[in-house]
Amino acid sequence: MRLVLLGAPGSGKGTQAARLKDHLQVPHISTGDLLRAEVAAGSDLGRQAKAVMDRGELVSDGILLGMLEDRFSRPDTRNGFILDGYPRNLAQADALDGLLTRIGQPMDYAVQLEVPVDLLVDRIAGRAAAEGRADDSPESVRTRLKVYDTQTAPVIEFYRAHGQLTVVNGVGSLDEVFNRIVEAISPATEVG
Ligand code: B4P
Repeated sequence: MRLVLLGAPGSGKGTQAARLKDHLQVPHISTGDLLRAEVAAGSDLGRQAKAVMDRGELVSDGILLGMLEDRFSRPDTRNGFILDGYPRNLAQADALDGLLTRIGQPMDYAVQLEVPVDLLVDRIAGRAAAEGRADDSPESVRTRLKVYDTQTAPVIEFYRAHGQLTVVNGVGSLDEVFNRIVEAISPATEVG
């Protein structure tokens, strides 16, 4: 199963991907987590990315594609993957399409988690209080939501045009949202 989760910051992509990975037995690839690991390791890439992430802007497409090619070269992705946080603009959507075509692993589903903006803001405020993530500050969240509207929302139309989009209501308990996603992807789950 090859799946990409789409949705605004706070829509539950990372949260649901962590659960889906156990259910589908495929790795969860989060570009946010990959970048945060580089920051934590203090690598050159991490140093470049940190300021951009803290402001809530997008790290450069070139850095992201290199990181993703590297991750897809690992053997655990051969049986599929759950991608979370990528693509975030149309250039990344095109690059991913090209990469997956090259490695013969076309996407099965793009699942969009739909959540109203006031709830997104509440959820991120909750995480800011619990975890203190640098990019969950109110200014950064405003930027992230704006970046989502201008750059990432068109990616949804990209997957709709490719016939791969399925829209899921992201409002409800973690179990409710999880069950909706599983139902939405069930024809492909049966194939494995
Ligand atoms: P990400 O790590 O992808 O951060 P995110 O969009 O906020 O989503 P996340 O998955 O973490 O949160 P979730 O909705 O699950 O990106 C961080 C930064 O990295 C970006 O701003 C950018 O700078 C950089 N970056 C990453 N990918 C990039 C790319 N491709 N190109 C360029 N730059 C890139 O959860 C949020 C909160 O909601 C959690 O506290 C969770 O517990 C809660 N929640 C989730 N579901 C809920 C539910 N059903 N009910 C109640 N609360 C819920």
